[in-house]
Amino acid sequence: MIGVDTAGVAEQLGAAADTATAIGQLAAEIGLDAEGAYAVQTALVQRRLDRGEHLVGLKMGLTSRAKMAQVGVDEVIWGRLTDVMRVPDGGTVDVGGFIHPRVEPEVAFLLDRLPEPGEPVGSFADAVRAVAPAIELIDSRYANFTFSLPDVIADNASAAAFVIGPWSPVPDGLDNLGVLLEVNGRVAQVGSTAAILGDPRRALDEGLRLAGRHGVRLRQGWVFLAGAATAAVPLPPGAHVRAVVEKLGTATLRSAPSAGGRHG
Ligand code: OOG
Ligand code: MG
Repeated sequence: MIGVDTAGVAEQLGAAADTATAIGQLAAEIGLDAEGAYAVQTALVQRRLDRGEHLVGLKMGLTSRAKMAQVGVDEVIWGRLTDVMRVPDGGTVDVGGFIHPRVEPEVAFLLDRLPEPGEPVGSFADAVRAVAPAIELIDSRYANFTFSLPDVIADNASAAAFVIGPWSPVPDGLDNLGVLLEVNGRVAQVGSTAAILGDPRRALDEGLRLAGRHGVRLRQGWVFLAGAATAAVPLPPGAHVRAVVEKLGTATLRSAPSAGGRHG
């Protein structure tokens, strides 16, 4: 078998992100499978840690059919979140720093006491201290947002930025809350948290299981994104985005006007 140049592939993906320049898909050409792709992801994230970023959480991807259908990949994946990806609630991003940014509504968990590796999650209330509405900004490093399963895993599940709204204590039920994504005051997506593996709490079990397979332990104080309940929508410059989750409230993100646009 020909070995995959894990470090080289991570470097290509990292440079694509750093320069906001799309690259072609890689996995099929170099024979990268899902397992090897997580090794690339580890190297890609290590590249961020080496320049001083810190891990602050885990994100799940493709936990809803809407998302799977949108990108044509039908397996649940996960990726890592760093402090530099976090945008304060109501904060502004510059779309010029991304290739083709999209936004999607998410539910975030603030992790608390987690089981030892191999043990099941005891009670969700022990494992999760608080929940919040969130917005994830995804930005595939592949041209046309088109990729295979190993491609997207290697690309850290398209992670780029995220916003967490106000934290609330864990409500009684999380399994059927209305979800709304608004762009410039217009409804862009509607859905329900039921779309996330039937109940977003399941995303945590999946995250523990899937990341655990790669020796990754979730930490107290980390943020956990359960995966979008709806398809993602493009983030244009000069936009005001709101994700509303019933009972949990609203997370807000703005994008700066484009360089040539009028500044107000
Ligand atoms: C992959 C990331 C998926 C989600 O919430 O499902 C994801 C992608 O759509 O590019 O973050
Ligand atoms: Mg997401």
